Amino acid sequence: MTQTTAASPGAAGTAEAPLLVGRQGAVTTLTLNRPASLNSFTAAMHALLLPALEAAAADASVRAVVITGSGRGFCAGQDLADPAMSGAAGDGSPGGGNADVGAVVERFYKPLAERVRTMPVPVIAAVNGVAAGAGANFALCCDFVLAARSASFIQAFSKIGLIPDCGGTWLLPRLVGRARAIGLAMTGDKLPAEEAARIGLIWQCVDDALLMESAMALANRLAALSSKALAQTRLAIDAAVPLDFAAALSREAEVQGRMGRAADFAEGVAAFLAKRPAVFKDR
Ligand code: T3D
Repeated sequence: MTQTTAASPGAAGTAEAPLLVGRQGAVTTLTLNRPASLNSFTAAMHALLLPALEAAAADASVRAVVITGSGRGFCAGQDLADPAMSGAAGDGSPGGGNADVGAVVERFYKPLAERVRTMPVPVIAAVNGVAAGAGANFALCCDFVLAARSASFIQAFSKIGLIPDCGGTWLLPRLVGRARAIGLAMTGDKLPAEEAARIGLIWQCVDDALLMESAMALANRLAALSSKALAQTRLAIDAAVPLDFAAALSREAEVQGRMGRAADFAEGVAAFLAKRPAVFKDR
């Protein structure tokens, strides 16, 4: 059953909420919902988004999260006109000037990126349209990025005198190598979804009409696996990046020791031997 609710009413109780939260079986769906400005992030949207991710993380019945956008965009990054964000002091002066952009990043983007990268369940970005600036890197923080063929990715930061944030400096070179990371970040050029998939920036590009169906199918597939094993897989792969081979092998042995003592491993083996589907419960 699909259930979609506004995460909270609009400010005046009339406008639509900037985030819609839905549930389909074991999958939570989060829809960024400011289509008129391509779902760019406002303080009001951040105030709903992080708690919605926290709620999904705390709910043992949630086994995957899908994030998408309303309308023709996924997310155009920071709303450059939101007075509540400028300067993080809320001095009402949108744009650059004296804005304390570092404080905005500390307050909003750092916790958001960290939350996504440490979720106890897989997170899928279903990128339905343009993903720019922090909107692009928010998507890239997710475990899987599925993009509609008409979607695109833009490291828009250089065009307004900033550097990639929301994890971009860490993610880009790991995903596509230094040359492409530098190229994308310095030019701010639009990268079409097909090309993004071809160079390994994202998992998959699908026809527009199939985006949500594909994302939900993947989410349900992952929801049926051991959430604990999937979360530890993410952690182990990221942790291995700065390690040498021997250290990575040692870490695998240590983590695998813990996984081997967990109930999901016993269930996985029992199900295999009994030739029945496994029922994983761990988180
Ligand atoms: O404090 C801090 O800033 C720190 C945090 C930084 C993190 C960041 O994300 S910095 C990067 C911020 N994002 C951008 O610079 C992207 C700006 N947007 C664009 O370059 C373009 O809109 C796109 C390339 C994404 C899409 O272009 P297009 O031609 O498809 O659409 P459009 O006509 O430009 O946009 C449609 C509407 O959305 C338009 O409003 P209007 O004219 O119809 O009333 C446009 O102003 C609005 N919009 C798009 N992006 C933003 C935005 N409004 C506010 N903030 C935006 N980021």
